[in-house]
Amino acid sequence: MSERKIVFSGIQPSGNLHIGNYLGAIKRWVEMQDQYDCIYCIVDMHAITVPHDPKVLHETTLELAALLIACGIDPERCVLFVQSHVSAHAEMTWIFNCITPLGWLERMTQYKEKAARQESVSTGLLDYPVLQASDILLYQTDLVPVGEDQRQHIELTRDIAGRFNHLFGETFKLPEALISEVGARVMGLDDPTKKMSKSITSRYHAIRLLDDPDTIRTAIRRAVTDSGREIIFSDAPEKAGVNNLLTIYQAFTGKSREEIEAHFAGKGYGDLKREVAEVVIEALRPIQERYRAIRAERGYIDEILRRGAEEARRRSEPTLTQAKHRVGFVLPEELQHHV
Ligand code: ATP
Ligand code: LTN
Repeated sequence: MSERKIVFSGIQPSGNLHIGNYLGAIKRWVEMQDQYDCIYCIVDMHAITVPHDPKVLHETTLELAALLIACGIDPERCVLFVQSHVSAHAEMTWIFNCITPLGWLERMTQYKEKAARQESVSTGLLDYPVLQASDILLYQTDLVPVGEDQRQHIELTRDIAGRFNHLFGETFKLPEALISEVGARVMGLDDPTKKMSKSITSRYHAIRLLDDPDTIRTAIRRAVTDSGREIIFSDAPEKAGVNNLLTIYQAFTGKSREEIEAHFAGKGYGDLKREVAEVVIEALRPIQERYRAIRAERGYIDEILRRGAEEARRRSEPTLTQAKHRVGFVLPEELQHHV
């Protein structure tokens, strides 16, 4: 167990989980369970950094736990838990807050984008990446599988770890981001210049994991393409829509670019859209069936999350205690064996 590299990743329970989240994150989390010591976290404390509805958060947290398991996250082979169940994350964040220069946070792209969308910006939104650093560093993580958009936060995590180690002595391992090539960035169907995002709720923007086949067919049929007719992978801005559909097709089928371009040679955009829709529908069908079975079984999710939190507490306690000791806090007697 301890021989394997430690993988940590988190996902917000903001609902509307879409195929970008699946291809960019969850599918890889599932694959990594075989090879690594994986810890996966539903980051509900991150979810309240923007205005939210408590009832919705409650429901989407349970929904996400069930969906992750339906997608193949196996609680027998990894640690799956809810962030707010493990108080070490909040405690660690406070200590990191006190060594993180404000300027580091004000520079974060995600913060600037999200702040621009809010009427009033909370301190929590600015502090979001420090909480994320705590998530990762508490477990002496080696690898953090994330989408391209999170690269900057992982760099910041390394900076915070480096600063703490420099100020107080070697305490935290510096993690590496693991960013996948295919499917790293799925774009919005209605606007292929923007990444597919849970917080964009326009009707034909995303394909959600729980969407029914007709909804999926309609969204893909309406996807923005271009006035040309070439079905090729391309970085050209005008081909962004077609490129996105091909990327989705590639990620779900595992075929090579050459194979896919040969397959669609001479066909029209209508054919492309029909085939992409069917591939997506068939990939989501078994996930949706498992999801419904899990939600129907009372107490199942609660028990998984209880065990996950217990394990996460056990695994984060030594590092948090060490950090407290290093900054000069007096440790309660029962924790002194960690230092
Ligand atoms: P929000 O709109 O609230 O920022 P999001 O859809 O970006 O939400 P997150 O919870 O921020 O989702 O991300 C969960 C995981 O999914 C992260 O690893 C993130 O990088 C990945 N991810 C999110 N959107 C995409 C996308 N369009 N393509 C690929 N990966 C994505
Ligand atoms: N900010 C991430 C979610 C997240 C995360 C983490 C990812 C919170 N804590 C720790 C990796 C490791 C996001 O928006 N995708």
